[in-house]
Amino acid sequence: MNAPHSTSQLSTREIQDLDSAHFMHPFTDHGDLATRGSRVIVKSDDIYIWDSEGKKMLDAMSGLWCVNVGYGRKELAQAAFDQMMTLPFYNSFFQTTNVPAVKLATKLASLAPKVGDRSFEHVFYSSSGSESNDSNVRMVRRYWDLLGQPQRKVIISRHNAYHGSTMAGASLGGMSGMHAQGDLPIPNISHIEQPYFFENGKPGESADEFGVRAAGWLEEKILQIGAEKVAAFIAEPIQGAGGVIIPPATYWPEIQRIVDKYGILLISDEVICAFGRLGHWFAYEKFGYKPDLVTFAKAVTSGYIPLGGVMVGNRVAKVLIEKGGEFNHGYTYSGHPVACAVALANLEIMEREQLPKRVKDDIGPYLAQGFEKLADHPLVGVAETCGFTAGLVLVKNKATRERFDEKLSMGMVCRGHCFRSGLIMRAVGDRMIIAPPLTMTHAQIDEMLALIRQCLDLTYSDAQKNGWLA
Ligand code: PXG
Repeated sequence: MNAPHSTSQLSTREIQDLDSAHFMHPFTDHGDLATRGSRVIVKSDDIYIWDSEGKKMLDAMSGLWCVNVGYGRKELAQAAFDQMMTLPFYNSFFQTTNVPAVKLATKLASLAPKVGDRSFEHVFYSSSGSESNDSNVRMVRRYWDLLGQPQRKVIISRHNAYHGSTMAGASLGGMSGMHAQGDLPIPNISHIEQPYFFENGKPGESADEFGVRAAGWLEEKILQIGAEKVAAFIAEPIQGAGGVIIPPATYWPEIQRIVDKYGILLISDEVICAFGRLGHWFAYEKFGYKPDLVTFAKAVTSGYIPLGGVMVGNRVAKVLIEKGGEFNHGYTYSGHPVACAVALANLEIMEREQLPKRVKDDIGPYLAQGFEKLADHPLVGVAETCGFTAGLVLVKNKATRERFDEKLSMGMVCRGHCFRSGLIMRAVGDRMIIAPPLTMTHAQIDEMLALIRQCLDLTYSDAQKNGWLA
């Protein structure tokens, strides 16, 4: 097929045909895509996106957990433009640096709260969450080698975690579908169960009791492997892509006790949770634990341009810098000046509009109130929020919490109603999740909650009509 010079005159059908002919999408069944055609997203503003047919949708997923400051921010475009005209690119390999990368590292270090004996003075840059987690594996292994403990190789993670899609990222993640393709995980990665109370709590067990039990699986795994072989534990503060799995309050303190007891490093993967999502600049502060490495990406630029990295805590930085010599690892785009300039402008907006505080004191509690009301819906087994993200579970029987047959794909049925009703909401199995821009007004939250309720009603009536309910 001959590619036209401009796509602006193309019909939706033509774009869809070119799309399936040439563009291999991530995490996509291409046979299915070719039959059904992609939804072509053409523009955005504030909290809304539009498709090529002119349909407006409220984006309750912030792109993909990214657009925390909302769409249409001219300041971010201006920052990119200005930096491109000044210095669009230069590498930071051979004893060179650039001003935005230095300023951003300084800014991030000032925003990352010190906890106990941990402070974060250093940043290692990448362009994505996946790359950042690869860097984590490299840094963790180097750290233990330099300390004369090269046998400490195993990194423990959790089932249903998401840590990216590179070989190391997908191995650290706990998605069985990803492991099934490409011979993963790579060696020396081990997984424990996630702290999902709704799914794994025992009858009569309180959430707090469950939190301690779930953290205990880490200790069991450490002892099973041999503590002297364990390098680190990696976890998301709350599991995002896994379905907004919020651990009980007792979970993180117990995890901290265990990693301290065995001296293993703690990696907090905050690709989704940092930059205001949970009401703090960094989410470890909310839960009060002390990570050694903190992964970030996505909302550091509100997704306007790719950037990721690792906040390197003093414990690791000191060893790598003082004992390490050259660290043979890095990327062409580590510290990309345009990406860093956009990140600085993005953080300025977040500071000026006090977005983390707004989530903590205002819109987070407001969303929580609204979600509590959704819990009354006959289809909803549990509805939970944390900061400005939320999840609810679709159930067949509210009283017994019986779930729908997986084959019915109720999450996808509900998601279909969301699209048609002008709402972007994600389905993770039968968990429906949101992570909207942190700029939402109360009126926009009300609008979103009304749409969610409407879609739940439509899904419920489908279930009634088809005899899917208990
Ligand atoms: N860690 C976490 C916690 C993430 O959520 C990554 C690492 C990888 O980041 P990159 O930038 O390499 O994609 C992520 C990414 C979903 C979904 O369906 C979530 C992500 C990516 C794609 C889909 O919720 N999170």
